[in-house]
Amino acid sequence: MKKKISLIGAGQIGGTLAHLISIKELGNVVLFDVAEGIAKGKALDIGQSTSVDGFDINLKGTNNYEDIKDSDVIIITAGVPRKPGMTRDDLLGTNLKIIKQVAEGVKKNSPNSFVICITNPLDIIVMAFQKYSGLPTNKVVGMAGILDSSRFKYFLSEELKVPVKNIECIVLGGHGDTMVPMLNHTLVNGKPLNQLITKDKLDDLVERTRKGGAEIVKYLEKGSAFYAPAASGVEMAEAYIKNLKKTLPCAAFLNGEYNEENVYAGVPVIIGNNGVEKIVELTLDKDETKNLNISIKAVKELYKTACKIDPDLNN
Ligand code: TXD
Repeated sequence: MKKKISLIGAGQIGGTLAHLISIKELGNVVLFDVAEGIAKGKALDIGQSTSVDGFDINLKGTNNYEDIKDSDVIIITAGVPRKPGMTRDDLLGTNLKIIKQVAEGVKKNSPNSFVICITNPLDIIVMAFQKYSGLPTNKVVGMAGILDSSRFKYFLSEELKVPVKNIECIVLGGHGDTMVPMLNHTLVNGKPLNQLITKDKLDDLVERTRKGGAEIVKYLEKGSAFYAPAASGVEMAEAYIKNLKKTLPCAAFLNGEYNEENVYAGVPVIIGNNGVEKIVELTLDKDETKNLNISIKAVKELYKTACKIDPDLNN
């Protein structure tokens, strides 16, 4: 029985998700968008590449939430992306309203799905979705850490002329300017970073990772990154569908882990067919702990703003 993956939002990331999922044959795809034409057009276009790429899955474009019924996985990109000069936090007001609508649609039609939120400001949107929908916290997760870790690996790879596959690193905390590349947990060809790169250069690469999204927004002018975000979302969906029990940096609900509770933030989690099956607590040094707390504090502050925008979130 093929799995069913519904994509709420058929824009730049949604369309790329649909294409990647099709080529990997992870499951049949429902592309949902309020702009019905975008959903239907992209579903048809990818469907017409079936014979060329040889995948055997069905795609449907729709603006009817009934079509997402009983999805195994739902990936949410519905919302507006940044324009040059905007921060991720600037999207809060608009995207909070959108995620409330999406949560209603998912709660009514597909409450047992594993839900991956991508819409920004990510940590707030994923928490708001979980609150609005009431889905269990282990089945609601945010995509950001995989993308941020991949960006940091890419910059290290360019600087050190080392293939990315020889680099282990993880970026935790909020998906914003306070995100925390865990430098003591970064290895290049099995060696710690401090033997390979000066502190100044490392600081530059950390800053470039934090601003990785804005750098692409500046180039694109209209819209933001979508290939790497989509690839990151697919890795999470695949871990769930294939029960891979992979450890991945994702925005997950903290209930005491890392001395934090009642907040979503980027931490290493194990994803299998029960969703977020475990939160992995790394041993952090004083600086890492401090920086992670600062980042999570920033998430909590922005969530307070969200609660002022919509008091329903206070329940
Ligand atoms: O790491 C991360 N999490 C981020 C997330 C990485 C990159 C981009 N990030 C955010 O994803 C970005 O800031 C946006 O908030 C979302 C989606 O980005 P995308 O580039 O895909 O935006 P598009 O191309 O504008 O697509 C959004 C689609 C568009 O087709 C709208 O018609 C649709 O969302 N939309 C809706 N769909 C369903 N329901 C409602 N209410 C709705 N409103 C808009």
